[in-house]
Amino acid sequence: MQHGNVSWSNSRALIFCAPTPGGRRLEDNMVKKSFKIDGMHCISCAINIDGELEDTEGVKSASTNFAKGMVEVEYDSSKLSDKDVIKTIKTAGYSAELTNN
Ligand SMILES: [Cu+2]
Repeated sequence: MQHGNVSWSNSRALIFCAPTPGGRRLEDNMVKKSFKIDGMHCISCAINIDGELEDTEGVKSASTNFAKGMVEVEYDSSKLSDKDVIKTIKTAGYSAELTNN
């Protein structure tokens, strides 16, 4: 018995996988910075800061580490600056400064 004569070699899909030039990603303006926080006294302080930051426009994610007294914030640098992040943390009732990393 004969099988259909579909030629698989001619119907192979061509898949182009090109790297984006210069390694640029779509989220060009996204930066991730760490800030040192003073004034936290318990885990809920860290949760407060996370919530305050994540409610801020331009902030993609915030992860406050109570034990280290640090927060790592990922944000859109075209929408806000590190000073805005610090201001937001201050609004929540804590003091913050940018760490050099
Ligand atoms: Cu607390």
